[in-house]
Amino acid sequence: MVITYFVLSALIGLLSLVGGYEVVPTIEDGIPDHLNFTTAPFVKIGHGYYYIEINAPKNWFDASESCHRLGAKLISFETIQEWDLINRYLLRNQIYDIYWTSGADLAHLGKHGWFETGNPITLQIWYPGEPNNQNGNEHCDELGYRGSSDNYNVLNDRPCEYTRRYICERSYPKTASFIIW
Ligand SMILES: [Ca+2]
Ligand SMILES: [Ca+2]
Repeated sequence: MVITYFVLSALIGLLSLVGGYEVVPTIEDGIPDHLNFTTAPFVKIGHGYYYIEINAPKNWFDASESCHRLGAKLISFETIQEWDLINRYLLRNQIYDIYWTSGADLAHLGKHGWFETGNPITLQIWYPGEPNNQNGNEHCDELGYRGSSDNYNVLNDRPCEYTRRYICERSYPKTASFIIW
């Protein structure tokens, strides 16, 4: 990203030097609709961009690596709104499965956090009685093993070696543009 800014700044500088143009750079959040820019395989849900792997189940580590190869990370629910939006999307599209999230207590046993953000899981989106670290072997957090009363998918800790489908999320895109006058 820093390199992108550097190249852009260098280009703008060059244009203003060579042509005597007035150059007005802008950086906006998101992607303007008129650009018709495809974000596939990521889908926009709320303000975020997500990839929902519905075919190939993988263990938690492999799922994490797979997200990174897409330039993304296993999903972390920072807000209850994000969790709500993902659930609505899964329900609306009738996607019923179990997905790895970035939740884990691998760094600090007994303390579940979002591995990809480093923040603790503070949302009350666990199935009742979870995380229970059954057989002392459950350290990665899946979404959707059991639903709440309204069919929303909730969290449960599982052995990280279990294979699950997974959801990746990408950081919110920005659009850099400049007007040459
Ligand atoms: Ca998130
Ligand atoms: Ca459990």
